[in-house]
Amino acid sequence: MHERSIRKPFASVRIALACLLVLAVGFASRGVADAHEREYWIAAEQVEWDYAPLGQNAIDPHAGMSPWGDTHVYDKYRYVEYTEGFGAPVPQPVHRGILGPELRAIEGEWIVVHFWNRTDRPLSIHPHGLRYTEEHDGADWPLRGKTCGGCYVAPGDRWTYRWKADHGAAPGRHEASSSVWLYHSHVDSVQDIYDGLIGTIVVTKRGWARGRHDPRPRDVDREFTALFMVFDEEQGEEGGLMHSINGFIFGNLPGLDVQRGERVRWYLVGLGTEVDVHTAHWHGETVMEGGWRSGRRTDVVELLPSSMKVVDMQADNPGTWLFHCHVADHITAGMMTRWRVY
Ligand SMILES: [Cu+2]
Repeated sequence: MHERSIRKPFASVRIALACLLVLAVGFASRGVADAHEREYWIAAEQVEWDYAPLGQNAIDPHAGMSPWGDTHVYDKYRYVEYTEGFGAPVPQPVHRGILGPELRAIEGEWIVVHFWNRTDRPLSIHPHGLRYTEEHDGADWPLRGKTCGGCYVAPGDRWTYRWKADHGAAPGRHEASSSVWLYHSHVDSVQDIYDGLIGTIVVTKRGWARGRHDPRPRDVDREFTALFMVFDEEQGEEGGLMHSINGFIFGNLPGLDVQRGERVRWYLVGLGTEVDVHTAHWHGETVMEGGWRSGRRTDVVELLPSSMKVVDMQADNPGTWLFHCHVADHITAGMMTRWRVY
């Protein structure tokens, strides 16, 4: 069940026959995949965000959280996913925290996002990695003007983004079977990101999805996403510099639980400014940075603002372990949590 699956495109010496078969299958699957769209309904909303919902330092209660936890609830903006036609909010895995919904596609598919700006400011969605036309770039800048519909979505307005997860968005030949990309609002991009308008996209390489309707990669059992970012809540005052993983500080991030024997893929992303030099570190296990097949074995992964990295882990060491940034100042400020192998 937990064996690694390595696909070999050619296994036969009957080259001509094999080539014909592979080409036929390749074109057939491409035709199907290219026609496929994955639709999402996403609203931007104003919320209260609690960086420490447990109300305490869950790693070392006696040490407290001061000054960072003296105030730990702030007004934020978030991307929230809804069912078709903005029916009901779609719950997401608790570990994703402040991150917006995870968008997925298999190489060759389109991602279609129906966006509704339910806030008091113009916003947008700008995706990294995917292929788009100017109208769907989602980035506003003064000289671009009115030609770009999706670059400036006024309060109350809607826009439908169309992005293609083409070959250029999919993992390269020697990479892991899925790639992670950031998306974020890009009207006032610095403020929009600090406000919390951030999410991730996962593109699975053609032939590596679990199925036509399940784009998750089939060579892993579980996936986590972790955003390392210092949110600045008080114009640079130390107590407002929230050194968070997915918007949680001092061990308040829940849900990083795996079963022994599982193959776990971690999507690691960073954002922020020059203080956002992070080194994600796991206790208890090592990882393959870049994926099973080509990875570098390590237990520390370097992240800069807008880094997007994929690492694979064979979870075989039961225990409750720390997962934290290894930068000294960031440890002090609570950029840490626990993860568990059952
Ligand atoms: Cu750090």
